[in-house]
Amino acid sequence: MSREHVILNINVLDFGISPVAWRLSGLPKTANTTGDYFADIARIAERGTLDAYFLADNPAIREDPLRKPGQRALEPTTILTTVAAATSHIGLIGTLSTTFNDPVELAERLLTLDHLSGGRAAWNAVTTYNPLAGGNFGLDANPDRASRYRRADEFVDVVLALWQAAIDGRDITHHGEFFSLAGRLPLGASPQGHPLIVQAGGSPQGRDLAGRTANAVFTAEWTLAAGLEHYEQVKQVAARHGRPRSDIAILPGLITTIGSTEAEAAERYRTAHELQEPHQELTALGTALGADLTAYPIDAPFPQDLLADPHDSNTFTASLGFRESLVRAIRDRLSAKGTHYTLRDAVLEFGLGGHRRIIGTPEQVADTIEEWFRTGAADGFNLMPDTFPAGLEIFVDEVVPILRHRGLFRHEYTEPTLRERYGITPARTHTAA
Ligand SMILES: Cc1cc2nc3c(=O)[nH]c(=O)nc-3n(C[C@H](O)[C@H](O)[C@@H](O)COP(=O)(O)O)c2cc1C
Repeated sequence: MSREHVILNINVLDFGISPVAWRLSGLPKTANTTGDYFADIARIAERGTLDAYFLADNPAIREDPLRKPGQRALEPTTILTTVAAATSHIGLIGTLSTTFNDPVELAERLLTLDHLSGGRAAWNAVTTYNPLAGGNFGLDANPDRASRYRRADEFVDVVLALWQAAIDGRDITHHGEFFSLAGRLPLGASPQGHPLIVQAGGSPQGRDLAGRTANAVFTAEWTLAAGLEHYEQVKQVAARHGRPRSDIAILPGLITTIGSTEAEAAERYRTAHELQEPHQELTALGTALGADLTAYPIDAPFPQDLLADPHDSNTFTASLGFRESLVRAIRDRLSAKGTHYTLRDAVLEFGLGGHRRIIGTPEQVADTIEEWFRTGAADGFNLMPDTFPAGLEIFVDEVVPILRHRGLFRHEYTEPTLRERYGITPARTHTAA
């Protein structure tokens, strides 16, 4: 633990991570197509002095079998302009693909958001795993992982060079494998210099990109052991690139179902689970592991062959980061329970993906946050409540006071920009020759 306070971002998955979140919210299915919906959530998050508001992307227009009612309909950076106008402190992190965007356009769009928000913007760079996305961009399939990350490396470098050029007031020229450009953006430095870089994607290539360029990493870690190992790994990549360890924050996702008592939390979870389509979690776990789970008997011992490495990690379409997190967690269960651990047990526990999940009391949530922070497995978390707005309100009203009481979290905002709040080195300012 090198920082005083834990970093807490809120990952606004529209109505929540639960597949039936919109039904539990009691709101119309279309509530998440209004700016007010996202602004109200941001005001709750700001009441809890959370660090940043995080939005994922999904650049695929065709029918996605995993789509759930009430899933994201609006484009992330546009939502963030509404959130910026409705708030004054909270950071604004938008996910945008390096595979399906252009670096000049993206650099300008995010630097604009950074100006409009007074220095609160960040870009979560991903290479996109949804296999349907490529079809929207004239491709038969998404490029393989190695090509996507080669493009991502160059893409992030170009964006950073354009942002640095905006500070320096100088033109740049770039001729690379994927991009060619000359000139500079029509904007100068923002109040924090330029937006921060966030990265999500836990393959070896993803961790390298993060260690080299990112100020924060959104990771998927179920077990504390894996969290500790990957935390150190990414910090060491950063150090190899001559970067201070504190310039990159490791933020695993944390899925929460909170109740005043353990029984209440369990009941809350059960209610949600009973509303789900029976195969929703089976399909999701299968996609994450890269297998068709409907072919396996649900109450038989968990099939060990599902945990073997993919035949070709370069063409494995889902996220390797998510897969590794799940494989490690399921292996732990198998060594504890042996053949008593069934596929149904795994689907129930891991059907929402590779993120750590807590169903429990505010104290239990705070305990996990404290343990991971103090042992050096996390600098903070990307919070993923089961439902919005209720799951966020419980966190802000019940968990945040405990963290404050333990000296782990701020009582009020003191830094105006996201860069300062995260404790990141100031952007390089040009010193005239
Ligand atoms: C925690 C986490 C969050 C991610 N969020 C997104 C996202 O919002 N949009 C997206 O297209 N891909 C997302 N990804 C997937 C990866 O960034 C990347 O797109 C994928 O192709 C490669 O992931 P990998 O490096 O884990 O194999 C996420 C991955 C992880 C581990």
